[in-house]
Amino acid sequence: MEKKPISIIGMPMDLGQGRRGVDMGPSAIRYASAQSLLEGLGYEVEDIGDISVPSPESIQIGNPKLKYLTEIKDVCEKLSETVSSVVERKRFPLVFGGDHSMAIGTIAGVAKHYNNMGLIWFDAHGDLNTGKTSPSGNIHGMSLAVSLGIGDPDLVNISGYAPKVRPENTVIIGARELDPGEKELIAQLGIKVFTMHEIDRLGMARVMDEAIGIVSHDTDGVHLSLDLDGLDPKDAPGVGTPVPGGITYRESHLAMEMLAEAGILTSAEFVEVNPILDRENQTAKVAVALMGSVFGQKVL
Ligand code: 5AB
Ligand code: MN
Ligand code: MN
Ligand code: MN
Repeated sequence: MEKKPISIIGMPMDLGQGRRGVDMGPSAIRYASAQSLLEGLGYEVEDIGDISVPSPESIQIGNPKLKYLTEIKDVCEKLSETVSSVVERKRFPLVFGGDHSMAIGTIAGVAKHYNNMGLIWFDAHGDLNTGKTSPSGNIHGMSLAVSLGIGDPDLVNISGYAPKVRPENTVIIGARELDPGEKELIAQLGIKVFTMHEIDRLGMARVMDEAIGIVSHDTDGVHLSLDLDGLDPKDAPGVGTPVPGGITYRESHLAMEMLAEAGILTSAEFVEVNPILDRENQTAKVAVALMGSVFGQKVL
């Protein structure tokens, strides 16, 4: 695989969910030596710093069905511009989060550079709610729907185009908690979901073979949006919305190794790392270890 230079961007975002601390995710991931690991694998790496995000104490929640909508829209516009300029400079955008509402900005910034982008959504959740179906009003549970062009127009139209990705080029891996509105949307759009049931039944190798087939079919780029809560909480305890029965440490590595072998990824983000809820930075360390596999680290 060609070693494209990497640009790290931090998104200290915690407006999209209910628990403080996930804004410290980018620092925790940097502290777990992400940059030196990637440099050790032979990549040229630059860290272009954090996008500035207002703290929730300094602003108003606004509409309880779409909490912090105005601010999330603004910071996602900024993230989108930064990510887009990284792609223009022929570098690989690698974004550290931050709650998963940030994916709206990351995907807006990358997808405009591709005619047809594939998307891997690695998550315990579907993030397919809208302001109407969400049980919480938290935008981190809506970011995949928004990227598919469904939901609040302010979010859907970030960076001036919509949709960012098509349902037939999208796969969800690791789902085990879906709200009723999300299930309806999955059926309506025909999104391929590899739930924990399929992972148990088929094994991660077969799931990834199928997933890679779907996201690389007729596409010219593939984004990985990896929510650390896709992993089992035993392996990644530092997340705001843990769900038991998740993807193991090894299964998640195999998934990343297979992506590296396929050589299809053009951008990635690692999100929802919450150091306040973590134990000795374990979850950030897992995120960095997974990045190693994504960028081609091998045992032998
Ligand atoms: B995450 C829930 N479906 O919408 C909602 O962590 C949880 O980015 C969303 O996947 C979890 O509030 C969002 C109940
Ligand atoms: Mn998520
Ligand atoms: Mn999740
Ligand atoms: Mn296709």
